[in-house]
Amino acid sequence: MPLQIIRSDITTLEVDAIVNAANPTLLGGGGVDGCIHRAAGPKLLEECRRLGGCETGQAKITKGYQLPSKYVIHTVGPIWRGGGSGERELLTSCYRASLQLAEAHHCKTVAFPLISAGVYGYPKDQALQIALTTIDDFLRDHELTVYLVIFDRRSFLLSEQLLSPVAAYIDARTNTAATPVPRAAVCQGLQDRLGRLDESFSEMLLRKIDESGMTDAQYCKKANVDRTLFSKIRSDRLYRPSKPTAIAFAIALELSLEETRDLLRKAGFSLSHASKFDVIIEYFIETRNYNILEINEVLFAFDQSLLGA
Ligand code: AR6
Repeated sequence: MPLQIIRSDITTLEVDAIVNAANPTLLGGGGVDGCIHRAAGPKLLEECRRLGGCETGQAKITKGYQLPSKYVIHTVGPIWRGGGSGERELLTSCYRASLQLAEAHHCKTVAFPLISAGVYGYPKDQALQIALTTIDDFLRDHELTVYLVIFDRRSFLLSEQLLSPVAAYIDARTNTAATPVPRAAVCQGLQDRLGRLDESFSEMLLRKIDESGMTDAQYCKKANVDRTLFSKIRSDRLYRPSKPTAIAFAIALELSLEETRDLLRKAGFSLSHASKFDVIIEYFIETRNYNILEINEVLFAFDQSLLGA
């Protein structure tokens, strides 16, 4: 999956590069910076001393030494001063500069902490939004896998705007005895249906992608799935996805609830009101919000599997 939110200690990840939320001296500090220096050992500080510091919004790269990652990219996030001092632009620049540096060093996998969201005081929900949109933008024309690492879940606050309506929807769907029966499928013509009786999951998917006019590349980005996986689908008529992957495919096609159920059935899955994951997915489809990043943000907040492959 090109962009994934995970909960972990960044110093344990076996990726090509991890990003450090450093300060302008690059000589270590608290938070994730302290963790990275402790785990990498004293040679990291020796190399950092030779770098001559780093400006806010910029990034510099070193080796990873005793870390499982090959490189550490040090970036300096803005200190939160209320939002009127260019914080957003500087934070966006941190992610961009780090990703450009990672690419220049041929990294294929990169992990970020939530820059500025600790000691530097950036509101976590805004820091998360900036991280997600900037990384997503970059991934539109670059082949990388990026992990956004959330360390302290207790302090992870999801944007209220996104979370409250979903929470209300889940309550309504899972607690009431008389859950509404899904609307009957709009009849598309018997001939049409009979003609498609034997269509497999991958055939239906590929047909719908063709109908949508998207290229494979555009579609993969939108579904947050890897191109390699997609080639497998192109070559294997009987390909069976996992449920989160099948749903990611439906979301990227902006299918209605009924169309989503149809596609899922092809892979042997259904949507049930007894499952929080399913109700969250239904909510987003019914409200026609097909932004996979926002959906994953909410799934993450409710401790559910994320969409994608
Ligand atoms: N793995 C992943 N994320 C972590 C880890 C970890 N091991 N440890 C903390 N975080 P912060 P900043 C999260 O304060 O706000 C330092 O002193 C943490 O929960 O590390 O950019 C520097 O030297 C938070 O969400 O960085 C600077 O002076 C996020 O990492 C200053 O802090 C960033 O929190 C930089 O402050």
